[in-house]
Amino acid sequence: MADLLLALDVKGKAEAVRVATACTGELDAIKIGYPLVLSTGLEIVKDLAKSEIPIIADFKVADIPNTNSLICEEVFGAGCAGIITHAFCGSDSLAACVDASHDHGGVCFVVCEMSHPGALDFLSGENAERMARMAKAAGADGIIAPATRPERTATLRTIIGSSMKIYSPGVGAQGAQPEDVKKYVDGIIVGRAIYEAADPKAAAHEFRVRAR
Ligand code: NUP
Repeated sequence: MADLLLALDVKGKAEAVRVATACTGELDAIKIGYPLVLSTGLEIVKDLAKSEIPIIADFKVADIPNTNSLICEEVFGAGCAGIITHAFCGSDSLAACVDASHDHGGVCFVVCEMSHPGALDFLSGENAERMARMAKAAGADGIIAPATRPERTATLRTIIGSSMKIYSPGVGAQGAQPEDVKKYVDGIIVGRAIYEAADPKAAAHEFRVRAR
């Protein structure tokens, strides 16, 4: 049984609030990222807080430790409950992100293997497995692993064990189905297949039921 996270990659406050409001009661969390936040500012977190579900900032943080900590301060200061970071900058950068998240009462998820075809160039295979081990050693709360390659997500699950969560993008527009990964993960991430749907609430409802 997996939760449903909406990837709210729309532009502007009006559209973001329209989709989030339409999906009330059908979501377990909302994931925001650069497309929305660059068009609205971080104030959008306060506007979305009315939905009373956790807001997770997918900023794929990838910098030196001090900069990572400063990014976390802003994200959690704005009211987010979680952040998504990269791990490829190394264990010190990752530790800074995890520690800053926990200092602010938030959670930190680590991108290990990405869902798109180009992930096979770097963000997959042995690199992904090393990053999963690094995420576990750093005390991260979970990892991001692809619904588009369920067998890889299953492998990453064996590395991190059951005490960490996996959130999995790639369902819907990228071609994966909830049934492909729901037994390996704690949540599926769905963007376009919900926010571009004629009836976002109905689409979210269907994904949520299928993820159960
Ligand atoms: O590996 C990843 N793949 C991915 O699609 C890691 C991610 N964080 N994402 C994000 O998930 C992506 O940036 C987008 O916000 C969402 C998937 O959206 P969609 O393909 O369902 O529209």
